[in-house]
Amino acid sequence: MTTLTDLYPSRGATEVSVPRQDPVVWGSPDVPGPIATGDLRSYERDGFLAIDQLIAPDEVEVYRQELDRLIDDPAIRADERSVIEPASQEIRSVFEVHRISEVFANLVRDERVVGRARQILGSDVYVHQSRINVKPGFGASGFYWHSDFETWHAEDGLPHMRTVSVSIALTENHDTNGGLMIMPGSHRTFLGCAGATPRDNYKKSLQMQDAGTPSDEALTKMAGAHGIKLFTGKAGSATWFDCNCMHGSGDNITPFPRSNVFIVFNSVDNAAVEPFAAPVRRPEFIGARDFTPVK
Ligand code: 6CS
Ligand code: FE
Repeated sequence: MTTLTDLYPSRGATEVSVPRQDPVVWGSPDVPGPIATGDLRSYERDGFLAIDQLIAPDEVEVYRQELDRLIDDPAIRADERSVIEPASQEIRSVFEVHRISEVFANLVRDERVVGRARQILGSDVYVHQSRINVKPGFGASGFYWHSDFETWHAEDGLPHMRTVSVSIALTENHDTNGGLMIMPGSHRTFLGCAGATPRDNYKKSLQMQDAGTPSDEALTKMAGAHGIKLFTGKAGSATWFDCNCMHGSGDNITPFPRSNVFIVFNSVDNAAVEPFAAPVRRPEFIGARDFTPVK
């Protein structure tokens, strides 16, 4: 078995920053697709692309109802795919919705969604992870700063940065209810975090991440160099962002829920291998092991 070199060392004794060694946009710019060339260029520069309306308001209603159906189903609440808010005991997230819900499976296959992922990644793609984040109001907690790729490399074994996420708003993202924040341009630096990955880390990290958390010094440097952008938008708006963007979101203490569906597309040429910095693989509902391309 060829041992892949670890281009992005992390979870060792000390924090280490290395330059990105992978392209951001893998497809050639003149490949036809839903994303205009200018937008592809700004995605390359910033690490993200915001779309005012990816799906129409009447479609959002379908997905909102499906989200409500899922979180009201006691079997879903009891399922290991559901992450419960520690304080309120409300459902925080449900993973693998693209497999447990035909409605969300259709969203993944929608050309407006998978077509953009193929264009950015320059290949067929499969879903590495999907989740609905409910983020109800009245104190739902956010996600501290992190790079998703740092986790997906260390714990799920994705070798290269050839992975893109899309967060589709199912309720309005105001500037007050815990929206997504990204440091523009941070995707071009890989920050390897200090601290070994505990076994069964996911049981804690999906509520409050510990391993894979950047230091205050690193965050201060990155925020100073790149700034911070807050994403707002109506239900149906979407943010595409590179797997290595430094991002996070605040708590939502307003009465307005901030629900979204989050889909992670990975290139079929970047299929998961063994974790680069964790004792065991995470469960398949978090890090897929079925690499069948989305058709
Ligand atoms: O660990 C993960 O895979 C998840 N954690 C966060 C905070 N963002 C990415 C992903 O959904
Ligand atoms: Fe994340």
